[in-house]
Amino acid sequence: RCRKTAEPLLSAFAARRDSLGRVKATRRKMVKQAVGGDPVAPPEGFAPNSGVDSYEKYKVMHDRSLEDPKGFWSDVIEEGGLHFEEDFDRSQDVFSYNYHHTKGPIDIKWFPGGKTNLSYNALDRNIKQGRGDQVAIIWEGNEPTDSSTLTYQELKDLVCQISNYLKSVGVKRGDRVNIYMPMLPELPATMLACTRIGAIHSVVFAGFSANSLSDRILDNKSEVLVTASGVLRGKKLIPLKQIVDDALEICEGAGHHVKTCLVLENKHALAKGKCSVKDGRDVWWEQAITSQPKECDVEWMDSEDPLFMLYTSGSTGKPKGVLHTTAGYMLGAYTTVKYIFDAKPGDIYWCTADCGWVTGHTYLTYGPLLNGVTTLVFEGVPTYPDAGRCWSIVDKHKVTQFYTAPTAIRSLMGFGNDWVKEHKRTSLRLLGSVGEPINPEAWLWYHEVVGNKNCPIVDTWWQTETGGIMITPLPGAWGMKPGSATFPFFGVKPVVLDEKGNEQEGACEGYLAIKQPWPSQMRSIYGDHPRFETVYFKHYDGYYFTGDGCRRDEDGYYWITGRVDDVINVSGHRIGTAEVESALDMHHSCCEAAVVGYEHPVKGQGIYAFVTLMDGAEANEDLRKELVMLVRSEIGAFAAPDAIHFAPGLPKTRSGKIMRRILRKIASNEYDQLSDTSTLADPSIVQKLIDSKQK
Ligand code: 6R9
Repeated sequence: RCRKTAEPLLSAFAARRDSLGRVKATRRKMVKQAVGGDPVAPPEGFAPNSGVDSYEKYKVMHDRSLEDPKGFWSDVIEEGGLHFEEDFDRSQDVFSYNYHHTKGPIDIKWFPGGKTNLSYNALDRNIKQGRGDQVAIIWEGNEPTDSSTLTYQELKDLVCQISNYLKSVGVKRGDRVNIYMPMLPELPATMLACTRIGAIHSVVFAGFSANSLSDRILDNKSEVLVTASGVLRGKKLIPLKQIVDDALEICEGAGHHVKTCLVLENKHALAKGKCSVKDGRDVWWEQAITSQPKECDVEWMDSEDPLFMLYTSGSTGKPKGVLHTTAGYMLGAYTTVKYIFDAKPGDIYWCTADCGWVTGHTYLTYGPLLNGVTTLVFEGVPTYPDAGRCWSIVDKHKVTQFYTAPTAIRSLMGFGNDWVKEHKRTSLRLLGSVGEPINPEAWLWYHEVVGNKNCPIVDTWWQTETGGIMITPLPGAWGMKPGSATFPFFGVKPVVLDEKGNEQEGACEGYLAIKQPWPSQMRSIYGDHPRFETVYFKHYDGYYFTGDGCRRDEDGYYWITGRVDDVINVSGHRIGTAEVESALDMHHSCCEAAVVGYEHPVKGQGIYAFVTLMDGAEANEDLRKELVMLVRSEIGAFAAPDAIHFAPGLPKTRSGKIMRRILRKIASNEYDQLSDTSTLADPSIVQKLIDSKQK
């Protein structure tokens, strides 16, 4: 029997690996068979609500989505009863675009002339369709004793109150609103309140530091911030308001004043009295919201009006504000949830993502609500109070669809099967995975132990930039291969390019790009359209470049192999190596830093930092701690390096470029695969690095 208290993830994982011996060898054989062998058939008797139960049916629809997009998307709108206040112009093409940076600005437009509103379609439309008394949000708190619900009507009332308040402090269509909140129902409600009045929300994950928060506020120049007193994650208290105070002070220093800071008291985490309040700027939620009217007219938005922005890391520079627009995003969110999660009203759908990431936007908030399902908002962590928490929540609320990240699956797998098996999980119909490639071993465990082989697994590949899922199984429609995201969703035309940008045919490996726009594609980087063009369209003229590597097998299945740029994927969180490097560089003892990813058993990738020191600085444990602390305070705890290697020098070409390829090999102990080092200015540095690592 397993330990009853949740242990630190890594040691539990290691313990399992050591103690399982023979079992592990058998597993490995099974994994090998599963990967090399026939696809895993969908569970017997799984009949998708959507009716797409075969590859042939999918193929007909997919072909139509590309050949007759107007007809395809018009049917989606009609079948779903999605409301357009003004229909889009049917006499024009449903989309227009330019993907060639050589032919003028990159430009993508969908549904010309249409007017709609996302908040209206997610709330009012459901109420009009008779779902006012159905539960829209189930909230499960950090403590297992804390939970509550909001019906569609109650959620709409709350959203209108927040909208009215935002309007009362001057927020207008097109204004930006920053949101820095824990996973309480008020977080998705605030997002919906913004989209209701045409304000552009920017949610900042409440694990980001004051510096990261202020960077984002300074980039979008918003004058309104919505936050909470604090949050408990497991036993750890995060004093959000205090972090906000620090962030707003940094903003002041840079000459930008946030005029309104709306603060929700998260009573069970941090009482009001423990927060400092700046008069004239800080307002408590209770005073501001509760007295507002529960009706608020929606602002009818043009199809291409900005909807929200969300910052994400790239390979260079500061995080970029990925900008999404109204109608296309709405249709992408609606359609993917309908077909991929096989969702229908009455389902209890749980996506474990935080609203601070794109998955929490599309697959916790907008997509589920557009489909009239009940969405579960979880404030805590999967291992508190013990490693069975997820499955106890599944049983408590009768969850039908469960969507999480491989890192969570691997860490729970490390605690052993008993934690899963002591819960029934009979309500589960479908399991999903997102955020990073899922290794076949974790896939099989998810399928066999969590799903009892009764649930199809949708391994969904997509990005902040794509707005919604792009490559994915349709549940019940075809066999799954553990580790493969399988086939493109409707409207998506992927290609695998070689180094020179030639499209490859049949079974191949190369760079994943997309050949034509899909509705939920990002339209720009907020305030920096040239950067949008450079990052996504300059690598391969005429294609959207994803930054991911990809293999297509002889059956046409797509396998995402991971990032091909300098972005590290740690526990499904994207971190730019440049960001971590510039944080380390700030330390007075650091001369130069180079950061790479390496394989990590639970997080997928870990962060490995090579640091060269200034003359006279001493490489010791204290300095190591200071460097790690610096990254935590500059970016956030989740970006803290797993390893710091005090390096005698960095491998550079004669022109001074750091050869990260070599650093990656050294970080992964792959010394025999260093290949050609002759272009280095000083080839002897390689051996010195290996020696200094082993010390
Ligand atoms: C949704 C999300 C995007 C990057 C993406 C890729 C990786 C996401 C994946 C996957 C393999 C999957 N990724 N899903 N890799 N299989 N099913 O995670 O957005 O945070 O922007 O990250 O995540 O590398 O490029 P985002």
